Amino acid sequence: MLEGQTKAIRRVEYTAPAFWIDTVDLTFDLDPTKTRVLNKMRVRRNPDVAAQSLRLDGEELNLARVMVNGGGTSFKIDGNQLVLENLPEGNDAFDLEIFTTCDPSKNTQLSGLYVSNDSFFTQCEAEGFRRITYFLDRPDVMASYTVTLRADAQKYPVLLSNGNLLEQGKLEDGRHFAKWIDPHKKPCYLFALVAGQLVAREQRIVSRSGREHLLQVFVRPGDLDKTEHAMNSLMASVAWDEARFGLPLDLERFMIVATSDFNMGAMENKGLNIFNTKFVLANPATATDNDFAGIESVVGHEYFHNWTGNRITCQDWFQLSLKEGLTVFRDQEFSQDMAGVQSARAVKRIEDVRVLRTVQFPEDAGPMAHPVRPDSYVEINNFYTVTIYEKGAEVVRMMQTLVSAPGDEDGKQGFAKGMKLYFERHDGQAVTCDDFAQAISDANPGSPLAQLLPQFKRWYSQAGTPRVLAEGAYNSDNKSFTLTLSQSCAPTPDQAIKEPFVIPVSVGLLNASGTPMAVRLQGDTQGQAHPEFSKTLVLSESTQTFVFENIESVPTPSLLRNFTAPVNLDCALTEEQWLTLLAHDTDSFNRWEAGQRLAVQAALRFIRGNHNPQTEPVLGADYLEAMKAVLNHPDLDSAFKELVLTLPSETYISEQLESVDPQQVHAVREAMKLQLAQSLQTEWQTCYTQNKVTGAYSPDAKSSGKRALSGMALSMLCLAAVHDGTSIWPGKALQAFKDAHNMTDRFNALVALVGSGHELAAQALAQFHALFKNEALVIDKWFGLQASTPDRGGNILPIVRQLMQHPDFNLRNPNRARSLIFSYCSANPGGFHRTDAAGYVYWSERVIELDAINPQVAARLARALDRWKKLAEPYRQAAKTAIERVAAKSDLSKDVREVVTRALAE
Ligand code: B3K
Ligand code: ZN
Repeated sequence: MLEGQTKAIRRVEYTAPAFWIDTVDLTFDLDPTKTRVLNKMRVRRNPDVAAQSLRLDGEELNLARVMVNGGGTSFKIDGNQLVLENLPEGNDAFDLEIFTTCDPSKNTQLSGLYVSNDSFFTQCEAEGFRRITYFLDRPDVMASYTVTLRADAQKYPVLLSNGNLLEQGKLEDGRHFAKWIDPHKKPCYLFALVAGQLVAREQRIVSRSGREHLLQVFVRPGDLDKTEHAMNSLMASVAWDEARFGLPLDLERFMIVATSDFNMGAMENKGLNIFNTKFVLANPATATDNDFAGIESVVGHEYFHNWTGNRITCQDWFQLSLKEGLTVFRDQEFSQDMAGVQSARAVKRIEDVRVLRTVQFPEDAGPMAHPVRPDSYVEINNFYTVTIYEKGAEVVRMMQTLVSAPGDEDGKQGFAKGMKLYFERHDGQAVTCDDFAQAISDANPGSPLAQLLPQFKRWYSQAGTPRVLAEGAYNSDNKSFTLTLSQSCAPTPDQAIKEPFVIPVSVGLLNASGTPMAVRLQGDTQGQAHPEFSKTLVLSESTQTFVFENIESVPTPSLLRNFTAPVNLDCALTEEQWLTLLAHDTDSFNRWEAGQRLAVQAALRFIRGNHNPQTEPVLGADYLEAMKAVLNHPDLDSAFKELVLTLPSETYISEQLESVDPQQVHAVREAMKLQLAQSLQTEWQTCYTQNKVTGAYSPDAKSSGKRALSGMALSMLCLAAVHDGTSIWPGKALQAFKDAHNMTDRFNALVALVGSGHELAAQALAQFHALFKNEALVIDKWFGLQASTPDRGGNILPIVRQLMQHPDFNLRNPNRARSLIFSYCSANPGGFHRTDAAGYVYWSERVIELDAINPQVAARLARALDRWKKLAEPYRQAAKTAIERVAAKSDLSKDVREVVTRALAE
């Protein structure tokens, strides 16, 4: 590795750019192996910064010519920078012209300009534009772009870039051109081009303001029948942003293009979003309900970036959560609004919190822990994390909660006012997280957010998940209930001491029969006219006491309703109290949470006591009765039932332990599952038959919830059957697999068979492959399922190694690599953490192999062993050895280098 490649970039070292680039005129002669790029810029000095030289970023470019104001100029190359020292003095703009070539066919990193399936695509965020031309590749340099694309007309009939098509026409030698002009200034990370054989679904819409727009979804010929849902999601997104936030579409044309080779989900390039096919293509035969939901959410997310990210962008990459946290919050709200009824909204909230707690909480407790606004990085691509995205969204959500007011209990109106002010102040600018928080606060003077703003912003600067301890005491003499809340936060790398956070805690109280009690705080003057049943307390000190009055009997507190803050909550409720919440809480989130608590407690008791799950039951009779009641409940949604009956993941259980034996956790959880399967057989059978959905497929919340529950029931029935040595249910599952009318039911039946370990699984897997051999996204599912299936006696790793030899396996395709390798290393703890260390050896081989192809994808995989220090022996030492094996390689990318260096740091 080159000297200086591991140098950390620090937030405090930010300085404004020494030059501005006002306009960029790019001409591309597209050719897979040698693309020519002519870049003409209008540049001027930034009068606020004294600097002589202009340093432009460039990577893997062949430089042919540099001209200033039409004439030659001296320049030098310094590492990855082109340095121009003899530039015109004064504040006048000058012309800078740079001519380079690059080789898109060799670009396996998929950053910059690359070729996929004979088409050209770009990916510029975060620092890919420098792989296309020399530039000030930083988000605070915003320019107006004109782009001319020239290419062979037959091979590349469609030529797209940002903005509006100005002209197109024929050229000599069978080539043609298209010229695009983007009416909006943008940072270079939002530049995009696409060229290839593509077809589009088109839709004209008229927005609220009466403006006409053309929406287009481009895919490869043959995939048009899978674009309807993406287009519907896009139309819904446009309407939602206008209705909820008053933010209209600001472009005549909005394009989405799908590619099967993509490092992440999608990219919000101005007016020309580029998507992973996984988040565009769906029809009932090939996509599951989860896929449909994922498409809606990602299409929404990228569209919402048009305002939060593109119109107002980030000053520097440390501010990434300014656009990502906010946009995730917006897409979560969008999906909730689309789901409709309250119970379906709660399901979405539970799913989001589940991701936060199973992925972000571990990140925040491990070697890669960083604040929502990091202070330093080596490779920015390593910081597109669940902390920046999901925790960032929670921080925005807390702001909304903290600007609530009488008549606006959830804070939505206050928050919308804040957004309005944010756009009034900063439209067209590159700003910071401080600017955002200030706007939300200023629009809501007097709110808890405004009162506590500097302290609230510790959520941006302090890493780690706070712990909140809640202790209640009932006083029967004066009928009061005293709730003491205390907070703490463990040290994280580089941050030993944590100051108290501002933590909104929504609270309700239930009496012994589960009826909600009116909550009134001592000294509270409001809320007397109408009794309130929920109250948001604001914890801002290390310890605070809240006294509730007129409480007639010992209450069961329902704390942190709807998960009002991203914290770990410790509260010593009795099993009976958790059961009361599970049966009666009016807050659906906490109702679900009560079930999870009971299951986690049962698992932990068992693991800590070193009991044998083969000989003793893990789950007690009360819990099983409660689950039975949930399944039989006439009013609860199927989707909610499925969530309640889903046991906490092995990862989540492990996070609650001080030292983890993954095989023990796996065995205990599998035993719990089997117990649920066996004790509730009658209920599962009823669920299976009662939740069948007939008629035309629709991915709506109600039908998808039913399919989820019937799928779970089938899995449980097959599991119990295999254990009892009977084949009736596996036989039914195979039949259901064959008869299915949609991918959700078909895949659920396949999961049930494979998960049960029944011999019919092999037949179903073979048939599934044969049916869908031409559908790449379905074949990804086929690989993924086999790699993530619960391990039985170490059977998964040999299957994974064998699947690497399958003709359909391709390490260069990120979706395929993820479907096999990540499913095994990151989503199958029981299969991966082997006592013989063979899983870790496999991991280290793949990290090294992938790093040579695609560092971004490799660095993601490198994080699978983040939590190695928490492992018990022999896993701990074996994991460390595997990480050291990777770290010992001298030619690692800085992406992987940063991850393994942090993992091994003391
Ligand atoms: N902004 C992109 C992510 C870019 C990742 C670069 N490594 C997609 C999104 O968050 O919408
Ligand atoms: Zn985003």
